Amino acid sequence: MGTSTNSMKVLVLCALVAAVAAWPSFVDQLSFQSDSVGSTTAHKQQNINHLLDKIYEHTKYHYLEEIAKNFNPLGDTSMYNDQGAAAEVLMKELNDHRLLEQHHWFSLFNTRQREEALMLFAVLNQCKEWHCFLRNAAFFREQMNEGEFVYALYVGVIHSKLGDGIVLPPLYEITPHMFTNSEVIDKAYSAKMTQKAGTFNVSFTGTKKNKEQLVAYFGEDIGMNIHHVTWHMDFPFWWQDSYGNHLDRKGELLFWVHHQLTARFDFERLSNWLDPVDELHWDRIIREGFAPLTSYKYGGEFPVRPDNKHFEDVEGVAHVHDMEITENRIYEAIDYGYITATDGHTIDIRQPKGIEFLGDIIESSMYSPNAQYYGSLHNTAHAMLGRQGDPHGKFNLPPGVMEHFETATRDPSFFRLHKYMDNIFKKHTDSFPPYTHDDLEFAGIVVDGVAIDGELITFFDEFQYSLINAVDSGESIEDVEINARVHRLNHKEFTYKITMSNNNDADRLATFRIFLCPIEDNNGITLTLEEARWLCIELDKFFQKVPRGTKTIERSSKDSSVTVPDMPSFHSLKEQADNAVNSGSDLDLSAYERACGIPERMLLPKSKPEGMEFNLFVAVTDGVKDTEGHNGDHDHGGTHAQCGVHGEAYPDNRPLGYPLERRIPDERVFGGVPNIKHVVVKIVHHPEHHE
Ligand SMILES: [Cu+2]
Repeated sequence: MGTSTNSMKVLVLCALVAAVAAWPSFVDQLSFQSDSVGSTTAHKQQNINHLLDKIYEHTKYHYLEEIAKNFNPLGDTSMYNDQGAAAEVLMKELNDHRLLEQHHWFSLFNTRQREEALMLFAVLNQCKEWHCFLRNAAFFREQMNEGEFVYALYVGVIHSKLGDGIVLPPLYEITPHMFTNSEVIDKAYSAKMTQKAGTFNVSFTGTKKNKEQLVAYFGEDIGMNIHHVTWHMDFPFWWQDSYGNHLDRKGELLFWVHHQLTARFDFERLSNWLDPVDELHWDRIIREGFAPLTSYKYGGEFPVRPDNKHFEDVEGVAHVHDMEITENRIYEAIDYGYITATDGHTIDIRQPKGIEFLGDIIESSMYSPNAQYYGSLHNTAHAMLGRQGDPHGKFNLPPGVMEHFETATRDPSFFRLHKYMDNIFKKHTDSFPPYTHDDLEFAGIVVDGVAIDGELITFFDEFQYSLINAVDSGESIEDVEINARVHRLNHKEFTYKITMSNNNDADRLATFRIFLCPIEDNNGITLTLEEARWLCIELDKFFQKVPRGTKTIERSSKDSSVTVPDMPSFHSLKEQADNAVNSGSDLDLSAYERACGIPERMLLPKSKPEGMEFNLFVAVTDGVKDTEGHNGDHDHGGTHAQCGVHGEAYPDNRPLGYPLERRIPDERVFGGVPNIKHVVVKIVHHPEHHE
């Protein structure tokens, strides 16, 4: 053993010496730039900041420029786990001049473009050490399409172990065009040209003639856009376990995260006197059109879709009829209770894990047991909707907003599509027997009371982000400060006070499941629990010990595992990383490491100025059973409810949405369980209040 290890080391050393000898200038660069090429978190953060700075231009950082010039990704293949196999693939494409040019739009739904981005992801993901990751990133930054590069870098940092501790800058400051309307971007350009700093108001898309504009603040919220795009980066449909690990409950989370987005959208509609969003039908018109009034950095304007558009076949994507066939096959699987895999064997889906398979085939992801037969309902529908403005490619329009996860929720048809898919999932969960008293009861545990400390008040805040990366730099034109100013839904902080009795003779670990449910529909008709349960939004889910006797559990709205705090700005990330590197101190940004999660400020629905009453629903269930097989502090970084735990299994064994995801034909079952309670709360919107 000892000998072989030693000879291995000698071999590696020889390879290193050979590699070093081949690029003398690169080695020089390394010794000069040792302060920029380290592998502490601070250095890594600084490198990522530098790589993402002014993404549409050549890097302005000398050490990155030197790497880009001198590094050979195939020079020393011992730096990769796959001996350079992934790098060889990408280098061949590069040398054959097959890669997408720079200064061109990029869409993940474009097969070839996605493949190219994933080729770079594969290279980064195979790197054993940070120096390999950094050098490849610096090299391909100068060679590949910017959109592909940014996507590959983001998923690389998220999924590679080497990315641990790094906070990815908010995408609205890296690729601002995808988050900011053209009017403001134009102002940013002229501010730059005239050298006059400026902060420009972003108004929500559309006019008051369009009722949908009342809820545009939800679909166009920059934080909500980040949540959505990041969820799809954390749980990509193209993911294969050979990349490193299994993404636990990905299919079920696809359902849950979109179910929650749809339910939250309906809450906002209710807050604005609008009926819930209707589902999409392939054989009916798409009622709401959409004019994005947003442009690509390169590629022109995002296409417009007029009102009352009949679905058309999209060349190179799908026929409308294919979509209906796919839908039928999925409904058939739900009714039969099983899926047929590619090799003909059947997979039972009328079991707790069934929804997982259903999510996999609906999306579809690489986890789908039979994508040939069940198709790709979700992904193809996104492309179908994105292309309705130019279905035959006559006008050579770029992809629609629906073809990017960061822009999709701007289009009201996004929620129609997801309502439609949500109803497919509902049909499945409705095929399960309702929970019984015994299923729901947590013996000896009583929720005596639920109260809110503080007021449930919502308002719109004012927030600024930098547009400096939207505009080009010029040799003689200095950067001036250019910001976009947006209004974002926000709320006052509050605390839940849950008074409990534990009548057992020992402590009990409990799972607290908190939902907000509508009491009435938009017409003022009272909803039954069976009608309301599917409309509830998840406010929090946490695990906590309940001691014997009586105890009041307090939980701040800030700690919700559904939400994430506001991300640090790109400027602040740069400042913090630079300071840490210069002073040699540690950089701990772990509180912001995950960008997946509903923005903390959007925890509550807007409600109305006169206030609206809702049911606050609290279910306390057996935490030992719920977390059986999972270790840890049961906090899991605090963002697990809709985004899981990075690199680990989902911490809660119960189905997502438990206990409201199954039919409730008899409300008395819920009323008769002492560990479940609901109280009426009032949320008030303060239109004049700004913070
Ligand atoms: Cu999505």
